[in-house]
Amino acid sequence: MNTSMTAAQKFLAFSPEVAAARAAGRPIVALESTIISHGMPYPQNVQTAREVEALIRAQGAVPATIAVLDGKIRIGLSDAELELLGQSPEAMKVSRRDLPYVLASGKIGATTVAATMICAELAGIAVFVTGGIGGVHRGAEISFDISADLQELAQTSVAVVCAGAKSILDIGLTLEYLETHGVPVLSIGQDNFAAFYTPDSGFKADFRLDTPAEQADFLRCKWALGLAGGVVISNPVPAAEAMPREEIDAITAQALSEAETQGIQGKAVTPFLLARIKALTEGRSLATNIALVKNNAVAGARLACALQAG
Ligand code: PSU
Ligand code: MN
Repeated sequence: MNTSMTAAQKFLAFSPEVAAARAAGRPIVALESTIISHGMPYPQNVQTAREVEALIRAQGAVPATIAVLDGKIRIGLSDAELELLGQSPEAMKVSRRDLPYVLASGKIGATTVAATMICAELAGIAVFVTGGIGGVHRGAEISFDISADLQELAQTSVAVVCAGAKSILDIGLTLEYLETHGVPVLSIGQDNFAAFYTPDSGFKADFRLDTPAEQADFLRCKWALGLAGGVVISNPVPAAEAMPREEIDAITAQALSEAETQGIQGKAVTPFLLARIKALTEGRSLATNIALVKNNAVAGARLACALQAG
């Protein structure tokens, strides 16, 4: 551990459950909080967060939902704290650049994939479960809108279990960006990278590794070689809960054109698109979103157990 990591430890505060898991050397799975504050509406957001934690416990791992509260990076939240995040409109969406501000000011911060990876690495947690990662937005050659999640994957050594990336993004360019930065994209159960609401993005993932033991071997090998950085683990939404591709494509196109007409920019883009897609599908996209996060929780917990066992 380098000096700056040691200095950073004073900002960490572990919940009793996570502290006990660390002491006992049990497998731990990190969870993000932007998905709670900005990714889903209340009360489904809090309900889902609780159910996801329960699924991880049922697999024999310990969930650690990460957020910033009262000037501390909280690793593991109480039920009341999950509720607070889910209900506070003032909760900031916190990515890498926002972390110092939200910590120093004592405000409420919900961490994105990028910020959750940073906090998980500081806390010694190697496996992180989310819904979808940010990526290269369509039209990025004009807007320069590329999620900080990708740059984080390039440098922070955490495995991110997700259902791929949404088609609000340019999935082909997102995969090119990851390749340039040496970020491996693994896939579970199929050859292709997943597209969040639908199992198949039409683009191949780098390596198909179906079992948690194979995924754990891959991670151990990468990090033992000194190849710092993250790994994307794409876990497709189960077919029974997926949305029809034509429907989601049409709705995505509409949401994107509304964002352009309304001049939505910066960190507001992704939450705007998520909320519009939900409204335009009359909530069916939310059901798919919840199902895929739960599916990822099980995969991530199994991986954390395999990694700990090895
Ligand atoms: N994609 C989703 N659901 C989400 C997000 C992305 O399908 O909730 C959230 C995650 O927290 C992700 C962040 O890290 O949005 C990316 O935001 P941006 O595109 O502004 O980097
Ligand atoms: Mn962006």
